[in-house]
Amino acid sequence: MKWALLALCAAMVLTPARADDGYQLWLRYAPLDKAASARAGDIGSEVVTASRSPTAKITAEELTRGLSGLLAKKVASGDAIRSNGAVLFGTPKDSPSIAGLALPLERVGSDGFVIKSAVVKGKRVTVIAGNTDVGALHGAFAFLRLVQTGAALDALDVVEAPKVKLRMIDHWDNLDRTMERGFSGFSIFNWWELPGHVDPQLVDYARAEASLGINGIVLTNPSGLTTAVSLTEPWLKKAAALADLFRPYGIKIYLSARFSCPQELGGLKTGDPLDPQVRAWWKAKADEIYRIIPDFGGFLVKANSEGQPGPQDFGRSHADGANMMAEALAPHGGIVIWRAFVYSPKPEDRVKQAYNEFKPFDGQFADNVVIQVKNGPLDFQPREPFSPLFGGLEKTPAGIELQITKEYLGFEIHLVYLGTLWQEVLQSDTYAKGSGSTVAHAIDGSLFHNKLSLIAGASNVGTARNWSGSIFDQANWNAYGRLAWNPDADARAIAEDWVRMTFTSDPAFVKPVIDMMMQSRETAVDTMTPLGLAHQMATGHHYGPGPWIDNVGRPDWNPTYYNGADKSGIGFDRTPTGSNAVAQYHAPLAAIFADPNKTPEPLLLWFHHLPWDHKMVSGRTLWDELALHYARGVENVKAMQATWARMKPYVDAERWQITADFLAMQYDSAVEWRDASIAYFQSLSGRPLPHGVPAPAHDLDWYKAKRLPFAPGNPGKTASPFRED
Ligand code: BDP
Repeated sequence: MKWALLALCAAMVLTPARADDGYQLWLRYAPLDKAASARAGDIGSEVVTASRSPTAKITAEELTRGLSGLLAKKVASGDAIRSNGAVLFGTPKDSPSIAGLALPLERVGSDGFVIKSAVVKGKRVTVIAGNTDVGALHGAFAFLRLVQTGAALDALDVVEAPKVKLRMIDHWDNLDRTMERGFSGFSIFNWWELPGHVDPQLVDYARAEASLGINGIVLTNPSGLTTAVSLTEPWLKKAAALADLFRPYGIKIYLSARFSCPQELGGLKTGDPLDPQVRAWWKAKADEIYRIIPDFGGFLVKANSEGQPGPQDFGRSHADGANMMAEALAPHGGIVIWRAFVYSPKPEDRVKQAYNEFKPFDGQFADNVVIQVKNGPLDFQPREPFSPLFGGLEKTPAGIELQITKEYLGFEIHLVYLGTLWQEVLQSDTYAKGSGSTVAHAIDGSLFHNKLSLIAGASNVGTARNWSGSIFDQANWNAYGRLAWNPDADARAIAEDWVRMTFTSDPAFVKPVIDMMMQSRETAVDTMTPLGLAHQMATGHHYGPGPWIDNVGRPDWNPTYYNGADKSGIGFDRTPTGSNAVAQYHAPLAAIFADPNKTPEPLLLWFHHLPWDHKMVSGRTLWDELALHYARGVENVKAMQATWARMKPYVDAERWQITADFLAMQYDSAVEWRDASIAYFQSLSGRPLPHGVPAPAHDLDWYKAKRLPFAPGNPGKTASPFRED
């Protein structure tokens, strides 16, 4: 009875105002088509469990909701198997029936699960088992995914455990609810109302994260100027209310910690990590936090980067800083996630700075420290080589940080599926221990046998009714979670599941839409930064083109610094004749990247400055090839528009329209990128345009004068003493 009431309340809260606004994400549970429904037969006739924990209640609720929707009939839950087709879930501890099946649970750890078709008490059942209730919850979501995607359900034998231990979502949310680089409204965390009131929409948020197996959420922006406040008692109590909400979903909460807290909050004269008073301050703070949030996950720290305080302010190293915090958290089982996104204004090639600052301290970090490294050595560009810290840090766990929010990939406007970008980096070979030493295996801990392993995604979730700002950005959230669970997963397979769950399994829709998603990232690269160019976006907002932008006289990192374009050619020389960043990679990559004839063309201008007439694999000149890439960017957006126009009959009007509107904006943006970039680079190369590339609609001065009307400041950007990038 109590359960039924709970389910009813949940249904009232969860039912979207309009059916097709994207609110339900990939958890729509729309009725299966006839064929899939026939295949399901009587599977899903009822939901059965012997477990009584809050997590088990959530699991029962999700299964009944999901199966009722998918099978278009009322599916009930109870504690005894009554019919063939029952779905029995739980742990061997609570359920003698599950214990009696001798499932291979020793292989799934605390978060994984087994899904198995079996006969229990004479009835055909589907068993979903975990060693913990959270494992079973993950299994329930996996089972629902199988049903939703039309899989055969009669002989299931699934054994899964996540490969990465800490599967994190990082919110770059400020306490005033603005979001750094957020393009989906405001923060979903309403700090003002906490802890008294917890927005029930957060239940749906927790469901969505749990459906992906996410087990850690950083609530606050590591760059925010307000994060010191977030470690004071009133704010910790607010965070505790969120921890209570997320706990039954298997999700711990973490907070960003500002290195200057002892000075800002404690009134100390210094934040020196070797100072005994400072160390005592952090210990006392950790004790206080764990009194308020007993299962607190730990700290995320951005130190000595972009003007943030850090141990170097006191002549100490990243290891000194991280270890001090680690020592305070260790007695409580907390961890320190220390970001390697560090750079400061100095003449050194910016992409070398993180490696230079961390490699010398490899092996000197405490056991409960993970270094969180962005996928590329620069900053979430449409394409970068992988960061050499993967494979470079051999004695310190290096986790990977991905950006789900599309700061440099067209915000929520451009349709860009990031699964392919992430797969490209995860499958890159670091050669740290010979060939096959992929980034995926470096970060999942298997390459260097790390105890801790971590993957983090900077969230794209906000108050937008569709959560992510655009429907297709939901795919990036989804793909991130799937890759966090299994970094070796295939981006196309993930996209296919997502399309089926989010829209329909009609083959006339599924194939063209997946094809569109799969090429969309390359289109973003062609549009903005072809052939290994990087950071060509307009300074500040990072949306439109600005390849000419140059802050003369500063050791700065603006587009002209990165493209290195002049009359002689284009590109950044990172070979031994230039910054020698190639030396940060293991053999044979260092030599491959040092040779323009061996460097893969998609990364050519990242590593080399080459003459405009440099001969490319196609036989064309570099100039011609560059111009053709920009033109291809526009053509491919046009092709996406045509595909989407054909999809209209298969999609509800609202989700179709927002996507069509955004594609039209993306088209205009791609034209601007093509014309502005070509106008600028042609002013340097002096070469004619190759056949098939239209002349820019305006002259260069027109593009230079045109500023996108983002004012004042930029969307989602916090004020900071060091914000010019
Ligand atoms: C850059 C963003 C900046 C972030 C920074 C970071 O432009 O807003 O604060 O990354 O990761 O990409 O800390």
